Amino acid sequence: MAAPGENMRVNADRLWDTLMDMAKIGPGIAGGNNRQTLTDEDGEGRKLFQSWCDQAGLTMGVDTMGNMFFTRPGTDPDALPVYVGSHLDTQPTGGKFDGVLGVLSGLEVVRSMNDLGIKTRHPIVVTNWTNEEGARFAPAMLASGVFAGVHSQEFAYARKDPEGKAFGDELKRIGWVGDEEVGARKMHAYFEYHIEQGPILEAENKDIGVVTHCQGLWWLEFTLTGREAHTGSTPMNMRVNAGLAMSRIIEMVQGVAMENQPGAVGGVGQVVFSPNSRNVLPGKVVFTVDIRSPDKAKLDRMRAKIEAEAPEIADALGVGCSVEAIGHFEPVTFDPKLVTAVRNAAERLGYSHMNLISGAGHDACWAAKVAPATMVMCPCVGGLSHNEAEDISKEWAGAGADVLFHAVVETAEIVE
Ligand code: HGY
Ligand code: MN
Ligand code: MN
Repeated sequence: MAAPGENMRVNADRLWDTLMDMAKIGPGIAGGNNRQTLTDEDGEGRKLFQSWCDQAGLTMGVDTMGNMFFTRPGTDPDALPVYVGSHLDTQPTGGKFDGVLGVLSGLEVVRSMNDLGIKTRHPIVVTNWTNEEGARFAPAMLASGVFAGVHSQEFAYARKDPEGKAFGDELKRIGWVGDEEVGARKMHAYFEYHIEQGPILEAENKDIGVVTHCQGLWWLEFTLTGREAHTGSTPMNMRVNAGLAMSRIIEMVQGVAMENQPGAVGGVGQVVFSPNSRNVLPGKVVFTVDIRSPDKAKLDRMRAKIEAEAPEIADALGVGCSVEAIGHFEPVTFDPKLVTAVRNAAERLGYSHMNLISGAGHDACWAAKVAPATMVMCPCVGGLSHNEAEDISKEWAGAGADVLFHAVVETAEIVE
């Protein structure tokens, strides 16, 4: 297959402007974004993205999970498309680049193909997956998971947000229930460009992460049952303190992660106290333990230890304890051929690069179940993400988009 010329680059300024325009929708309070899935802001971001894709001459398809697909035709109508995408939804205190960089770089690849009059045998499909973050509706990567057959649509539609609103109702409310059967589309290949969300590339002074794997994850939702009581008048020896049990369990999770170094992380990001009143000991505490490792056996050992020790900790305090796994994916090995295409593109373009295991989960993890898939990563400042201060340079953004451009058009087979 003809390799793209090393002078074939995206328009990095146009990409940056597109990112900054999207960042105006669902602004955060500290320079980032709060464009949570299926909110009005998500709906607005979808419409803006759709308008840009229309201008680029792409044809839109939407499936019943609200996944958006924009097709640039290839010369061979029977050839399966090369998909390139990520997600436009953000964390409540998210950055401007997590997910968005991948969707809008996919658009930039198509825009650059149009500018350069590049034709490919395989069509190209730019993709926005619904609810990658799992912040409002757990689990993460929900819609790409339904697409890959990991979750049923019924399960997904019934997922509730903290206010008790159902995913299916909210998708309908913002008007993005498509008519395509989710998962009916077949892919020749899938590429996702994403910020690293960790410190390695910046620390190693590398432009490009050639992502070979993604670590696996468990989300374990614990429900602890104590006894609501007055925080002032209840003697210490009469307390059934679910909050204390939670803190000891979180300490235990920290210990399990530390004793499994290197290559393991564990922590808690979300806790809900009920009734969450300053002078009432909580009757119920619900929190999600997030553990990850690139090593499947280690990940499952960590889960087993945490699920064995947590009830003992709770029991010692007279607190009830139940747990439900609400999110999981095994460590992923990306497609070696596509990984090589990314590495060769970085070489050809003169960008420094290194192999990388993704610390965060991505829609590519589920895409890899149904098609050859891989990722391209760029550094982010201080390795910071899921924080409004998340930041990248225009140069970093452009370099990764150049590599994505080359890997995508090479895989889609340029037609002279
Ligand atoms: O949780 C993750 O790794 C991703 O940000 N959804
Ligand atoms: Mn992401
Ligand atoms: Mn994220």
